[in-house]
Amino acid sequence: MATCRAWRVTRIRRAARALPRTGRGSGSAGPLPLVFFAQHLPSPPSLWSDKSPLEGAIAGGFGAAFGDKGHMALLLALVLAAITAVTVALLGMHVWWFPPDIAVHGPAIDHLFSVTFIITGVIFVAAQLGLAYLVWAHRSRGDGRRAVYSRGRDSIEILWLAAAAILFIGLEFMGYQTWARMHYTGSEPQALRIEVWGEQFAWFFRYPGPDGRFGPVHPAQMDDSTGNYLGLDRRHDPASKDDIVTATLGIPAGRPVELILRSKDVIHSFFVPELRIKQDLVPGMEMPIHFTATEQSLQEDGGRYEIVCAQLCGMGHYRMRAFLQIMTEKNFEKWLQQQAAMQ
Ligand SMILES: [Cu+2]
Repeated sequence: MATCRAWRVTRIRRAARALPRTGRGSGSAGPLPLVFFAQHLPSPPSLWSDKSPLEGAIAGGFGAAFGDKGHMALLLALVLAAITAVTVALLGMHVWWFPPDIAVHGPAIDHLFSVTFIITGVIFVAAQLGLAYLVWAHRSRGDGRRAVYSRGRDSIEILWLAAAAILFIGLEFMGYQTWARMHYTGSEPQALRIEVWGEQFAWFFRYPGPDGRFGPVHPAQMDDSTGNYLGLDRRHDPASKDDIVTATLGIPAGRPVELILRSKDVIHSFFVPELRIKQDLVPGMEMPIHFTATEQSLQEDGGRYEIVCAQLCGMGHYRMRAFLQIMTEKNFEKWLQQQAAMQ
């Protein structure tokens, strides 16, 4: 085996040595396989030589409009810089930004988002301005020189790749704890448990009632026309007798809530931007998520927030919406009793 491998390596090295050496990068001391495969890649076509008639006409038109000798390069560099400036200004002024946060875990999510955004934003600005500068610095001087294709340097490319890997792994570690707190750590024992059911194209919410237990669901008995949306058999299943099914998700502020997401048909996604929660509902699975709504959530918009489906789930996807109503503990108990009386 060892002899066979050594023979293959020798053959590859010989083949690499036999390749014609063109361009600046070919002599660099990169890893052998990288050099070998990179030298077999076809060179991209030159942008400035062998123009097609259309390219020639476009370049000629711009040349006539902006003059020759690099005015077009200046225009392109300015457009790049302007796009960068407008993007940074829109994001810096928080145009199209997040809605107010109403969950206890919200600030941690927003912080992660801001840190990620600042790091990637600095890279974005540097890359765009660098591109604008290079377009200007390497413009046509009108002396008929042809552009030369450069393959780059393996060492610098490996450095970039390593830096990007460190950056993304670092961001992942930063976000992991927040993610784990929301998804891998169970809810508090005193949390209010509510099932959230998605179907094409409506939401239903089930509370376990005074016994604290959800009754079993019988898919064969699911019938929207009779109002038995979840297929409950209240006559034969004792745990189903006091279950409360509602069209609005009512919760008390300041109390931990655990939602158990379930789907009747296809994949849906429970999304409340103000809660900073978006989670898929997968048929056949129970997806638990938990959160606590802040007391301030009562002040914003009367405690009423839209729940939307964020997964394209069919023709009526656009109308799959419901409302989250946050109440004081006292009002919540009253509301739940009213809902129980309507079952
Ligand atoms: Cu949906």
